[in-house]
Amino acid sequence: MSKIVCVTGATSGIGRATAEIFAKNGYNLILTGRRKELLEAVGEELVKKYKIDLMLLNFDVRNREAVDKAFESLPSGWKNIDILVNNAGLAVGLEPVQDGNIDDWERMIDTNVKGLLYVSRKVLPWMVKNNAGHVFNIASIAGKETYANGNVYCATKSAVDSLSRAMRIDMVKHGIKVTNVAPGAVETEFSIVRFKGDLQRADNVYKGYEPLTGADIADTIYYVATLPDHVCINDLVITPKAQASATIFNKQL
Ligand code: NDP
Ligand code: 8X3
Repeated sequence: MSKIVCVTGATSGIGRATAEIFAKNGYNLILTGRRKELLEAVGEELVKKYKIDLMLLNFDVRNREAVDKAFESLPSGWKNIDILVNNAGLAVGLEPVQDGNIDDWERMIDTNVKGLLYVSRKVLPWMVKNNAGHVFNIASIAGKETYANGNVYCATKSAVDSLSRAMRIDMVKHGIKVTNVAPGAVETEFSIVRFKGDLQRADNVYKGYEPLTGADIADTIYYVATLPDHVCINDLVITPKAQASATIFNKQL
């Protein structure tokens, strides 16, 4: 039977590209996201192109009850998830702490940290029961290095980094692998969300160099997921060639 991959936040960017590469290689998919129509469109396209089996779970990762209900609604065979990609996440705003918008902080903490935990709390027991599985947590270079005005987003991604290490310790005796993925600049909807729809500001983030694409990260996840069973890559920082740290870029403007 084909393996099952669950990707949270599959309606866009890294999550969507990750869904595509696994589908292309014959994996069955559980895809999640809030934008129902978009989620359905992504799912339909992948089924048509790659003839895979698919389950769509439409929920907000911040809503603990909705997470619970969505995963419990899966038919029992679908609970044997082989690979979980904890990808759903976002940055909102870029201000110094004293000017920060507390609603933005709560969105980031609730999505990037609590949402990832709610999903993991549902899926990990099923992996433990099977004594097998691989979890990918999409952290960020922002979790490795704190940058000006990144405060709460950086803190949430440091938390993801720390949770990846914690999960690896708790999961090792159950034969479950945990890989932390920390991308640098990837051109997705990320900056549009961060700058609340300001397309010009978002566009400027990726000017003067070639940023990563969602597919670059997806390819890496697929490579790590398909290594021999005894090999586990624990942690990856992936940047464009033109990025040396969270803030140092070789831009040709
Ligand atoms: P996108 O904005 O393109 O995608 C984010 C995805 O997360 C969407 O599918 C969105 O779906 C989903 N999502 C966001 N909030 C929620 C929520 N509350 N409940 C359910 N799903 C949610 O950005 P990226 O692809 O770039 O981001 C993916 C991950 O990668 C994030 O965790 C981000 O922090 C991380 N990352 C991104 C980098 C970049 O430069 N782009 C670099 C480093 C890390 P929907 O809106 O339909 O719910
Ligand atoms: C996204 C990358 O550097 O904009 O996590 O925070 S960064």
